[in-house]
Amino acid sequence: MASPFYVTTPLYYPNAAPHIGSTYTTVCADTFMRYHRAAGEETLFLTGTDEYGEKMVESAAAEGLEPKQFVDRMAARFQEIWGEIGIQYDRFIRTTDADHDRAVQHLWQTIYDRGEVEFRDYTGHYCVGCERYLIERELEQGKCPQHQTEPEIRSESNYFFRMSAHFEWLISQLENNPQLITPDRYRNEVLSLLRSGALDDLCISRPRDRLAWGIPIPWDESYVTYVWTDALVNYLTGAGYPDEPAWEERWSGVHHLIGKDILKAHAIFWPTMLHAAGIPLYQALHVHGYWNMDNVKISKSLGNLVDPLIMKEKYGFEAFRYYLLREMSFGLDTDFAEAGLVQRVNADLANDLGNLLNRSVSMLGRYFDGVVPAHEGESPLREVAERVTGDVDRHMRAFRTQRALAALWELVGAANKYIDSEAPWQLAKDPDQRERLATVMAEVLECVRVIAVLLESFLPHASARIIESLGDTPNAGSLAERLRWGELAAGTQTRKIEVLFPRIEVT
Ligand code: ME8
Repeated sequence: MASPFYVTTPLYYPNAAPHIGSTYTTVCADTFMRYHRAAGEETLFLTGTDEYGEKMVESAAAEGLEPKQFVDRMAARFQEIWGEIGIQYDRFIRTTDADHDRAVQHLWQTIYDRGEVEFRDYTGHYCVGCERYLIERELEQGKCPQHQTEPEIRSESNYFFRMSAHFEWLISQLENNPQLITPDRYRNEVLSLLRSGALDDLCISRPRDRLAWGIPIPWDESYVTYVWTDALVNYLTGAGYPDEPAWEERWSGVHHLIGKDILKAHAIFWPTMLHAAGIPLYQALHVHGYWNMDNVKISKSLGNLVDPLIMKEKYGFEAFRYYLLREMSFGLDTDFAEAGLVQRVNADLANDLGNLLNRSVSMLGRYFDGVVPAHEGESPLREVAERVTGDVDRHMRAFRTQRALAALWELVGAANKYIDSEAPWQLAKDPDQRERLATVMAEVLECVRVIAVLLESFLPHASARIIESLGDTPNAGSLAERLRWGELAAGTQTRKIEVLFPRIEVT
């Protein structure tokens, strides 16, 4: 049996509500899940919140709350917002969930029992923003480059995972499997970091008398797990590790989506932890760049956030969703600008797609009372549709929404061009051209249908509305069947719908 498609987002720190960054990763995961689900695969989509550690204790205290009260409130806020923007996760996991506690303890006990953990003294530069010790070389003018704060010098006796013993193995995995980390630039970055010799073992504990807000280390209750060594395990918890018999099968299909800020934890800590526990590596790690504003990363610590609910209110969520999926080239940084969003939405959705839909359904209404005519002839659109269907599939399986949408818009463009060159309004004037007119209109409508089916995982709401206007039922049947050219039967009654993406007027 084929592995299920299991996709994860990072577990976000709930010290602020979702913003463009967390929304982007989550929307990408939602889109990939929907595509694989439509293709008839079994899917599992996991997202959630990372609730332990000092950062949460500090944020809770700033609001006069206990950590648990604070994270309960914020986790509910995350779920509410994901619900409002139509994210269809299977599970919203919280690191404070009881089964996660069990998974973390089981995993670390396994690693400990295999002789991979040591007790040592350590002094280092600790950044609370990153929730980790930074090595000397990472500092820029004595500061954490991400948070622009000076780390604290801390000395502690702690448990250390012998991570460096797995570096040779990890290098060979990365060399032998070019698909393990995508895009390739991040695989290369990780390889050079591993080869540089700058990395050491990993401190995995915090003394409980200093930080009680964490999962106890199973063999020594005077310590709790360091937040990253707990949070990463969520991906296993979500698969049902260690108790559900199906966990290994689910795990075999796992793809992680992350931003480049947390590459090191996912590309070095996590695979070595898995290897030390004797658990197979993930299928792949897909790493995207930053949404910036004026070339500066959009982040909670800098406060330059873009709120998805405000975007929804201003433009409609699917317009914003389209912009996210179309604008960012996966792996590279992208500058967020509302002017760019407006331009993109107006050009692609209001003009290209909107006009195609509007004029094809209107003309069918005018010339054939909205009923799809029987026809004999063919158009060049079928060939373009079949090629684009293949391209979309290839790009989606390579985790590239931007390329998939660019390919899909080639089909939108081809359909508009076909209408322009065939000029149905001219054909309609000549009774001898009735058959030709029937062919042109039926082929255009068929093309609109295929576009709507392909659009489903990107813009589920808009896609469903288009499919309904074509007298069809959304999500009915397998993707392969629905993408077959010629499924729109003669005699189907279509109906006009309201404009899906009104032109945004800039005031
Ligand atoms: O790092 N552009 O949580 P976090 C693009 N709890 N993506 C961005 C972004 C931006 N400007 N800002 C944030 C954590 N993101 C840990 C993860 S996982 C076991 C633990 C997205 O709330 C992107 O996905 O800081 C990034 O990796 C993630 O939010 C970081 O979320």
